[in-house]
Amino acid sequence: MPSPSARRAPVNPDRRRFASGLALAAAAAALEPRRAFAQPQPVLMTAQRLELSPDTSPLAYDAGGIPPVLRVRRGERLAIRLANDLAEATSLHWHGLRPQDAAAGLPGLAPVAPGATADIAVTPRDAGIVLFHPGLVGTGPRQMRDGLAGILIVDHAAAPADAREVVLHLAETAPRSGAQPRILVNGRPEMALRARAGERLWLRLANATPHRLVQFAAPDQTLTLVALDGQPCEPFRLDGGRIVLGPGQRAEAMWDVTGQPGASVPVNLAQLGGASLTGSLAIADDAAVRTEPLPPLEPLAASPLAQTLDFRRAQRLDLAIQGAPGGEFLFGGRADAAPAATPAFRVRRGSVVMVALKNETDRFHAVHWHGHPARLLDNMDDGWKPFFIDTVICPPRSTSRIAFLAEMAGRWPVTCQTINADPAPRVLWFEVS
Ligand SMILES: [Cu+2]
Repeated sequence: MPSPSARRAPVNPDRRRFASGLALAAAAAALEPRRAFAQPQPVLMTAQRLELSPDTSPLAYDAGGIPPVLRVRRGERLAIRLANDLAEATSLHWHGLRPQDAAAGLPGLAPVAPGATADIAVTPRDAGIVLFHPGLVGTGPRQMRDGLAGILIVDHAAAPADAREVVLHLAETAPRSGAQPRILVNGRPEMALRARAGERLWLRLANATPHRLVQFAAPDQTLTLVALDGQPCEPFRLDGGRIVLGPGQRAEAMWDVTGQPGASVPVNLAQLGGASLTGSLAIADDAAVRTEPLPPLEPLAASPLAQTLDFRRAQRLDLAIQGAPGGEFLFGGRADAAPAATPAFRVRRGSVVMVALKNETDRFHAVHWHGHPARLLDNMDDGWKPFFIDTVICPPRSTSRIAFLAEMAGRWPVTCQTINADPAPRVLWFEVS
């Protein structure tokens, strides 16, 4: 067992390639989440480059499967030993995890040198889906674009009855030269789902790209959103069986499969202005799972999070997204690609903060708001949508407004990424004191 931060012997590339092939084959068979609870030893996870073909050499985390899906129960500690087999430094950021202690602010910045290992532990306070990937500064966004991302599922005390879990990790190929990327579902360029007639699927989606908007659509199927960005929401029916996810976003929907035994149902993924993928849900020939209609959907158990916000003494601020010369852009008036010495703003702990994100550019942007799940506000009044988000999709030439309770003391990053642009987000931070 190597000690923390021990240097590691170089891995034989042929052996690694072979092992990677095996891991991909295993992942292809089924994305079987690994149990990691109360394990005496940390989960070993290697960040590495795969040599799949002369044109494709993505990066990947391997933790007994690629891409990894780790599991832990809410409130339980998950220990990971991250081995960096890349030729450059990397870091690990848990997107959607509300840290227990404020010292974890500005997460994902501690670099792990090439050839080194690092012991990392997290104890999730909320049940739901967390995406882990390199921190969004320096080489992190490029590593994520090239495939470095995995899913952590934090289990609810009780899983929803009568629903079978289907986890989909949405990414894209990292072609070496000019070729167009293709959408990857659980590491493969195809989506072949299976179900029985009348089955209820618990669809758990994660957009593991740093810079794409992707739409999932199962037309004519009944999908009900039950969680967004790792936070349960009031269940509501998804129009056209459709949901759009910004980079890093996670969504969970209950999918009541409709169709006769033996039928094939189309399922589509499409990036905004990019790749698309047509897949299918094959309904087994067996008799329907049930003849009675499914019971009404129960909401998932809410997280320990203030569900309502009092705006009477809210602190209000504007953050603009603006073009700058040379194709650059500014966020909050700054062009910072790494956290600056001073915060973009400070708020008092316990206050409600309302933020107007003014996108003055002609492109979509995604703003990641850390540590504080936010309500998306309606434009006409101070009402809000029935869900929490940690990522705001900001359409061109428009203002999106959010509000959150500044509950956690510490320093929290806010990043802004141009959709379909090379990953180099603007990085601000704010202080809750
Ligand atoms: Cu994040």
